[in-house]
Amino acid sequence: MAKIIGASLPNIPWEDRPAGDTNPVWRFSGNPIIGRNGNKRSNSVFNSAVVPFRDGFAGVFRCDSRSISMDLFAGRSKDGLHWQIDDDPIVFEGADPEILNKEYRYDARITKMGERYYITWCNGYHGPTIGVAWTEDFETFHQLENAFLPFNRNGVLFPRKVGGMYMMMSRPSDNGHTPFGDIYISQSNDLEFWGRHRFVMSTIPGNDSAWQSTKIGPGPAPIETDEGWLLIYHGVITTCNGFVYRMGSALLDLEQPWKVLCRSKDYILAPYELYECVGDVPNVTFPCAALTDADTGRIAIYYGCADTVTGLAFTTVDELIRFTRENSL
Ligand code: BMA
Repeated sequence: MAKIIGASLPNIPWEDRPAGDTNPVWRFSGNPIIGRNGNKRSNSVFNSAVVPFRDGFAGVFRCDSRSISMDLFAGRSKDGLHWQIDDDPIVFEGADPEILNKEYRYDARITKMGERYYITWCNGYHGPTIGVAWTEDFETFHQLENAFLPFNRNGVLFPRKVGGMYMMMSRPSDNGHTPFGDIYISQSNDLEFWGRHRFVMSTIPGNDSAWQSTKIGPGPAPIETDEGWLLIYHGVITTCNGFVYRMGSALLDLEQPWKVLCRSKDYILAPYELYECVGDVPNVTFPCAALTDADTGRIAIYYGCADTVTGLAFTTVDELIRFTRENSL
């Protein structure tokens, strides 16, 4: 039995796997849990991050507005299913005004370290790069320096230092709808200066695992287990009708997380349902957060659906590691 190294979360949102379902990840029967009208001016609510907070949950949501601007909004929930999302975007403070100046913000991840919840997101600064901020209460948000030069997306922090260093995964990219992309890890002493960059894994060319042949990027903060860091990521193929985004999983070495122990050849979840296949950007399932319960091994994955609404899916640490090992590339 694989074990999650982390906190208990007895109130994790949960539904058992439907009878007869053999997939490694199964959807919540009430999906989508957040529709496109999540706040006053939203056109769509997707690619968002949630964490346990006080006696419930909190999150940072990507709400594209009805003028189609991209920004981040705080939200709160008692049960992880029903969300109240603020009507006004998060106002970040503290950083150099040069950095605070907002071009666009999207696709947040949240990682708790100590009493702080660190938020990383795709931050427009003369092109996409990785914004970093922290909050303790989801009311005041302190922004730090951007982690990298443009162009980069999908900055995801590890939930603790490894080898004495903070670790962040990311996906160097371009200024457009990037037709390439591999996952790297960068290291830092202070969450400001990042270096010691290490290659983690690349796309899979050819026919072997074609769903991840164009680009890949880290999803939720990696989950620490006694068998390695469990990473849920997105993989993209270019089709005659554009990109299709699916989910995969990998297990990374605990001490040297740029070493991949195994990695799924088959995807773990893909756009099948109407709300995943039809929307502002069709055929996208994009994971940004995972809640875990160390007592039961349960994992609840929050993912954006067709760049329009937000879905929830479930697995367990045992199931996902077993699948990843047995279907490893
Ligand atoms: C990426 C990002 C994601 C989005 C995806 C599919 O480049 O914009 O937020 O989900 O494209 O449109």
